[in-house]
Amino acid sequence: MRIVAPLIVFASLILSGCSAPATPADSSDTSESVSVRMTPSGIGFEPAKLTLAKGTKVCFINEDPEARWPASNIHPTHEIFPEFDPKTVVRAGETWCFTFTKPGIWHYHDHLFPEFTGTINIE
Ligand SMILES: [Cu+2]
Repeated sequence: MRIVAPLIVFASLILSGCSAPATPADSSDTSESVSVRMTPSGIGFEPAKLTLAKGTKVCFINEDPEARWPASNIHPTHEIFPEFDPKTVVRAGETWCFTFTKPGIWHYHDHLFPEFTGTINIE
């Protein structure tokens, strides 16, 4: 029975490693974070207008059962601020975040539903 004790210690080390809490992916990001909900309402983006400090991360949360696609104006090229574009859809239930490091008044829209618009003013 001498060999059993080290095995138990080894097994408990493995188990305790597995039960360690998961670290959030963006835990090292210390910047301010703001959420914009993408809803199926007639507004589309809630809030649709924001004034934020430079360096603020904006997370677009898709609460719409449809895919959504927040992107810089101008539709359809998004050339005013091309980096402000996930370059693909944000599926239902997913979130896309973008950190605004350029001051300016950034108008945007939903590439799939261009009637939905918003403005982010970075000071
Ligand atoms: Cu567009």
